[in-house]
Amino acid sequence: MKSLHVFPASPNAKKAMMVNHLTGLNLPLEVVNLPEGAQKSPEFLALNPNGKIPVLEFTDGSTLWESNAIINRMASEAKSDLWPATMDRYDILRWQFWEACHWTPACSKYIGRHLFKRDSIDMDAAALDFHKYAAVLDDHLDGRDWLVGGAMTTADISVAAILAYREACHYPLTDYANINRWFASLAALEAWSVANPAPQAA
Ligand SMILES: N[C@@H](CCC(=O)N[C@@H](CS)C(=O)NCC(=O)O)C(=O)O
Repeated sequence: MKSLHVFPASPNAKKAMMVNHLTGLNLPLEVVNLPEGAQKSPEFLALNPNGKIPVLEFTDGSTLWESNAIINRMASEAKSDLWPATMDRYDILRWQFWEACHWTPACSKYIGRHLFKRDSIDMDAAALDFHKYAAVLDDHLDGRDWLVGGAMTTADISVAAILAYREACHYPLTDYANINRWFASLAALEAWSVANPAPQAA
C-alpha cells in the first residue's frame, strides 16, 4: 500500500484516516483540495474516475475507491480485529451498506442545509428521514457497546464518521441515549481526533 488520497474535512476520508491510525499502517496522506476542484483533474480521475475521495493507492499504481471497501482492505492488510476473520464480516457489511444507502444520505440533508446553506432542502422531510434511521441505530445499540460483536469494528467507524458534523449541522440527536453513549466512546479515541482536526468549526 502506497498512500491515501483524502480531504481531511470529509467524513468518508475520516473513516480511512481513523483506520490508518488505529491499525498503525500510517500510510502517507495526499490531500486532494476539494474546494479548489482538484478531484476533477485528469491525474486524480486516473485514480478514481468518480472524482471522489478517499482513494487507496497501491505501490503497483492500482487503486481502491469507496471508503468502506478501503477501510476493510486496510484492516485486512494489518490483520486487525476491526475486520475480524469470522462470519461477523457479513454483519459489518450490513451496517456499511446501511450507512452508505440510508444513514449518511439522511445526515447529509443537515449538512446541505447548515454547512452548504442550501435553503431549498425540506427540513421537515429531512427530520422524518433522520428519525427513521436514528431509531434503527439507537434500538440496535440498546445493551450493546459496539455495532457488531463485543469490540469495535469497521462498522462502528463507517456509521460514526458522518457524526463529525453532528453539532455544526444540528442533527436532532438529543433523544437517542444509546447513539450518544456509543458515539462518546468513539469520539474519545485518539484516532477520532487525529482524523478530525476541527470539523465542528466548519
Ligand atoms: N461512496 C463514496 C462517497 C465518496 C464521497 O462522496 N466523497 C466526497 C467527500 S465526502 C467527495 O470526494 N466529493 C467531491 C466531489 O463529489 O466533487 C465513499 O464512501 O467513498
